[in-house]
Amino acid sequence: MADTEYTPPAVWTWNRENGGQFAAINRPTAGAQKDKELPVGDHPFQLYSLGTPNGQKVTILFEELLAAGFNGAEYDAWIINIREGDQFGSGFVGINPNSKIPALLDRSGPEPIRVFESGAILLHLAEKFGAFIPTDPKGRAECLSWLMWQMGSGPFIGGGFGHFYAYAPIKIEYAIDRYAMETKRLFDVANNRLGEAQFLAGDEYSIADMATYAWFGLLYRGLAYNDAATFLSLHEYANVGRWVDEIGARPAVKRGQKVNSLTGLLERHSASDFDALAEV
Ligand SMILES: N[C@@H](CCC(=O)N[C@@H](CS)C(=O)NCC(=O)O)C(=O)O
Repeated sequence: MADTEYTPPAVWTWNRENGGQFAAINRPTAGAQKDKELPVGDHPFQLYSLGTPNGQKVTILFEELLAAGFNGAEYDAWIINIREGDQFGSGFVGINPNSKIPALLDRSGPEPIRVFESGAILLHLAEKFGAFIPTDPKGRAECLSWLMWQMGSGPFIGGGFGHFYAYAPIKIEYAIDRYAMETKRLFDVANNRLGEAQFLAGDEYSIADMATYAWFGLLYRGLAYNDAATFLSLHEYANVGRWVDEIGARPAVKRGQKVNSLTGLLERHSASDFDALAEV
């Protein structure tokens, strides 16, 4: 097997030509790689993102806040093309030193506040508007627990399973087995929870559901990683299926999933931008 033939050297060195996806732009160092300022629109919130699951978490929350009547949540969503290396521009790195979407500039107060990491952005906005996070200590703790669970475990699904199953230039059975098992285990965790409660935090729909739905909805419906739903037998998780249907039917969720997307809105600056789309 090809994967057992590799003997790591005493000291790792960077092989620019490893052939994997993003090999052309990723490197083992941080910081800006080029000068590029970010555009700024009129709204209090400036979001720099892309319609991947991590990006959709935030646009779903913005659309939910607006649908709930929080007019102060108006936002401009600018597209960051990560395949073109936009995440390494100086303006973007100034907001997110980790060079990954999503990144937010909150200009609603006296001085702009930068927020990076999708979980931190969800929490920042939920606390600011007092919405989609339970206020009672028990519900809040449950919501934060599931939010952090998603943030901590998401990379095993995307960077682990998705990468080795769909993107890696060679198929490594050990890696695919390891991350398929972990992804199924995570679905089982959610399935058990959703068998005892309507939503992850309990009775209330919250930012924990938005964060988790962005990933689980895509996988469950067979829309990620060459129909991973079949490979992972995701139909076994019926409670997840019930919850995916319920959340996916929400108009704000549908709108949020269309932002910063090649098949939806490349950018979003106004609610009326959605009017041009077929179905939202
Ligand atoms: N933990 C981060 C992960 C964000 C992330 O992985 N973003 C990906 C797209 S989904 C990205 O920007 N990748 C570009 C790169 O790695 O260069 C979050 O949740 O905000």
